[in-house]
Amino acid sequence: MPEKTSQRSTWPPFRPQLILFSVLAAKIYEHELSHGSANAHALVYYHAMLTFALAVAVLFWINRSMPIFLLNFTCYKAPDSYRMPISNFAEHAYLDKRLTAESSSFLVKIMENSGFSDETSISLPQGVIPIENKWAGAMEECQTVVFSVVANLLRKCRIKPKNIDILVTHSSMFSPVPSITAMIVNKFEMRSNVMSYNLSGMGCSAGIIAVDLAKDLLRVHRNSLALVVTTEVLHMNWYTGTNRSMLLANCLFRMGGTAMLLSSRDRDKRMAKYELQHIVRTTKAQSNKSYGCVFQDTDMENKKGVSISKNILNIAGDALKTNIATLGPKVLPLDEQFYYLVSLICRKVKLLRSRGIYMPSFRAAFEHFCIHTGGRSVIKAMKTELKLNDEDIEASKMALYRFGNTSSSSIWYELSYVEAKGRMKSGDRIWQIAFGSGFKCNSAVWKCLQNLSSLEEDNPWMKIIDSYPVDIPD
Ligand SMILES: *[C@@H]1O[C@H](CO)[C@@H](O)[C@H](O)[C@H]1NC(C)=O
Ligand SMILES: *[C@@H]1O[C@H](CO)[C@@H](O)[C@H](O)[C@H]1NC(C)=O
Ligand SMILES: *[C@@H]1O[C@H](CO)[C@@H](O)[C@H](O)[C@H]1NC(C)=O
Ligand SMILES: *[C@@H]1O[C@H](CO)[C@@H](O)[C@H](O)[C@H]1NC(C)=O
Ligand SMILES: *[C@@H]1O[C@H](CO)[C@@H](O)[C@H](O)[C@H]1NC(C)=O
Ligand SMILES: CC(=O)N[C@H]1CO[C@H](CO)[C@@H](O)[C@@H]1O
Repeated sequence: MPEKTSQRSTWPPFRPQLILFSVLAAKIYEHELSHGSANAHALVYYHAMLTFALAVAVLFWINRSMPIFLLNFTCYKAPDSYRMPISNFAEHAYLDKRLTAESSSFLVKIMENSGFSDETSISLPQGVIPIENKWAGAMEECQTVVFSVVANLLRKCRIKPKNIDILVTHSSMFSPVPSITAMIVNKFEMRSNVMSYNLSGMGCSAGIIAVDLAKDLLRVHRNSLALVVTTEVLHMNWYTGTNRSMLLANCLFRMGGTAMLLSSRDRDKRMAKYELQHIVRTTKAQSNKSYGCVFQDTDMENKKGVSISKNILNIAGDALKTNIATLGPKVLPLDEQFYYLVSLICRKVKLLRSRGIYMPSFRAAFEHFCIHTGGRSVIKAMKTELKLNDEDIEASKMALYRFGNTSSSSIWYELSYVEAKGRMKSGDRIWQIAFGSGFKCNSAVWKCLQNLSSLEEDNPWMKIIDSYPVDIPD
C-alpha cells in the first residue's frame, strides 16, 4: 500500500454538500421559471444563487492550495584543505591500529570502486590519524557546515535572521543537546517566537521530509518564511570493528550540507527560483527486511556501527515502485498512464505473462532528474529502471564523483550542477528522488520559475563546472 501522500485533499472544501446545495437551488429556480408566475420570486432566487456563488468563490479563494516557493538555496563547499584523496583514505585505514589488516584492505577496495574523485571532503578534525570519535570534533564539523550555509543563504536572499518564521533542521546521525535548531537560533539571534523543529534519525531521504514539514507549516501560517537546513555529521561514526556491513559506512559518506529558503508569500513569486509541485513520501518500514536494511547496531565486540545490507538495491527498488505508483498519476501525461494501466490489467488477467509491468517513461514528465547519490550501483539501477539516458543521470554521477555520498543534501548538489551547466529554463520540471534508512523513498517535484543564470556566485560547482562531465568507467 502506498503511504498516504502528504498532499491532503482539503481542496475544494465540502464538495458533496456544495454540489447538492447548488442542484437544489437550481431546481427551485427552474421550477419558478417554468410556472411563469411570480417573477418577483424568481428574482429573489436568482439573487440568492448569485450570493451563494459568490460565497463559494470566496471559500475557494480562501482554501485555494497555497503555492510554496523556493527562493534560493546554498550547498556547502569545503575548502581544499579538507580534501580526502583516496590515497589519504588508504593511509587512514592502514595506519589505524584498531582495524585488522583484512578490514583495512576491505575499506580500501571499496573506496577504489566507489566512483569518488580525489576531491571529496571530510572535516578537519576527522583528518587526524588515527581517526578519533570525539564529540568536540563533531560539534565543530556541524557548526562549520551549518553556519556557513545559513550565513550564505541569508546573504544571498538579503533576508535578516529576524525575518525567519519557521526553522526546520535535519541531521540523521547527530543529535546534540541543545539541538541544531537552537545552535542556529543562538548564532544568528533569531526571533524568540521562531517555530523550530529538529528532525533526526530519519535517514538520507529526510531532506525531503524536512521540506514537506516546512511546506505544511507554511500553508498553515500564511505569508511566512521557512529556513530548512539539512546535513550529516560524520565525525562520530568511524567504525573500527570487523563486520563488513558496518565497515561500508566508513567509506561512503562525505561532508556536505544544504540550506534552503521556502516562502508562502505571494510577492515572492517574482523572485523565486522554483515552485514546489508535489511531495510523495513512501516508507517500507512495515517489512522487517526493509526495516533492517540500514541499521545502527553493535557488533560482537560491542562496537557501534551502521550496517548496510547486501540487498539494499532490491529494497530500494521496491520502495521506488511504491513511490512511483503514487507520483505517476500526478505528473505523467495521459498516454503514459494509459499504457501503465493496460499493462497492470494485462498482468491481473494473466495476459502477456512474460512481460513485466510497463514502466512509464518519466522523461515525458520531467526535464531534470536529481537521484540520491547512493553509490554507483544505485544510480545505474535507476537509469535502467526508469529508462533514463546518460544526460539525465549526469548530475547524480558527477555529484557522487566530486562530493561523495553527502546523505540528505546530495540532491541539492545535483540541482546546483544542472543550474551551473546553464540547463535550467523557466518552466522546466525537476524530480528529486532520495533513498534512506527506514527504508524510505521520497520524491519532490519542482517547477522552475525563471531562466537561471549559470554564472551564479556561491554555486558549489562554480569555477570547476567546465571540467565536467568527466568520464567514469562503469
Ligand atoms: C540566488 O542567489 C544568487 C547568489 O547570490 C543570486 O545571484 C541569484 O540572483 C539568486 N537567485 C534568486 C532567484 O534570487
Ligand atoms: C554484522 O552486523 C549485522 C547487523 O548487526 C548482522 O546482521 C550481521 O550478522 C553481522 N555480520 C557478521 C559477520 O558479524
Ligand atoms: C518482524 O520481526 C519481529 C521481531 O523481530 C517479529 O516479532 C515479527 O514476527 C517479524 N515479522 C515478520 C512479518 O516476519
Ligand atoms: C549513501 O547513503 C545512503 C543513505 O544512508 C545509503 O543508503 C547508501 O547505501 C549510501 N551509498 C552507498 C554506496 O552505499
Ligand atoms: C527563457 O529562455 C527561453 C529561450 O532560451 C526564452 O524563449 C524565454 O522567453 C525565456 N524566458 C524568460 C522568462 O526569460
Ligand atoms: C524529533 C527529534 O529528533 N527531536 C530531537 C531534537 O533535538 C534533541 C536534542 O538534539 C533530541 O534529543 C531530539 O530527539
